[in-house]
Amino acid sequence: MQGTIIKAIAGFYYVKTDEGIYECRARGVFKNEGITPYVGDEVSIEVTHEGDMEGFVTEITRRSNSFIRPPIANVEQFAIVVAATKPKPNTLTIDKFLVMAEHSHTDIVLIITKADIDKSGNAKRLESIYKSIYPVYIVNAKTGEGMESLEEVLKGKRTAFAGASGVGKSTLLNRLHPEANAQVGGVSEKTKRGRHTTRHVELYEMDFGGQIYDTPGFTSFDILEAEEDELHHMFPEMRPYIGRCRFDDCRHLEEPECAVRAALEEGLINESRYASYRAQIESIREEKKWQY
Ligand SMILES: Nc1nc2c(ncn2[C@@H]2O[C@H](COP(=O)(O)OP(=O)(O)OP(=O)(O)O)[C@@H](O)[C@H]2O)c(=O)[nH]1
Ligand SMILES: [Mg+2]
Ligand SMILES: [Zn+2]
Repeated sequence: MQGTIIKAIAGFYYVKTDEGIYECRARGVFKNEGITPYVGDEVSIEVTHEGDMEGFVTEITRRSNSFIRPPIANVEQFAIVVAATKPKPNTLTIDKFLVMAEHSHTDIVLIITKADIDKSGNAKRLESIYKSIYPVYIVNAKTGEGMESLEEVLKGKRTAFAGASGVGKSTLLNRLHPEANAQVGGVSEKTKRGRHTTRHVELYEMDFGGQIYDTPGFTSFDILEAEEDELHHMFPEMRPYIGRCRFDDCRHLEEPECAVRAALEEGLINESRYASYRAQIESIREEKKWQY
């Protein structure tokens, strides 16, 4: 029987099939090959006892993509969720996630939550950084403001919500799909951080068509697989300038006659985005240093 893994907890995989949801374990062969089934995987299962809704995952269909943190497969679109405040947005964190999504060629949208309690104008500031690069949605999940246009872009796609703990991913999911009834947590008054309420990934089917992965807030990142020489391609606004610098292998750092830095000077590339690019080049170099 064929199905989709919609939830994975402690070695059990919940596989949605035409006959219902089966609780499955993975065949030992996966472990031998170092393969872990992920939420979003299309799988074949072998039912152990008819009527018991239990079985084994026997085969994983070739993935279009997969990620380690969060552990998900076959993502068509990433919705990077960021709160205007509480927790305070961090552009480097946002840009790291965007690079990960670019690297795997998914569609990308940015969702800004908690505009209702944003007194410092963060929502507008974030919007002005990103709106020329990605579709940006400002929403208030409490009142439902901005949800209709968000639904449009989620329709018919498999979208993964990703973002720090406490930004409101599960709250958004519940708004879009009340039956999900996902647990929602507070934000610590003291640290202004989320409480890691969502503990495992789950894939939900939307009534308006499409699916959403709710994921736990991250504290660390998926391994950055981008190479130093390809990182600039992961910043869409830099692409027009690639190949127009004096040096073919220009990394746009200190090199003379750099088209990217010229664009930065002219305000065509945002400073915070460029700062993220530099920071990521440095961390790639740092990692390389330890590999030898
Ligand atoms: N004022 C306001 N509060 C919001 C909004 N969205 C979410 N919240 C609140 O933010 C808190 C955290 O929401 P969650 O949905 O649990 O956040 P999460 O991103 O799922 O967090 P993790 O599961 O820990 O990753 C809750 O107290 C929500 O009520 C919003 O648009 N406005
Ligand atoms: Mg959550
Ligand atoms: Zn350059």
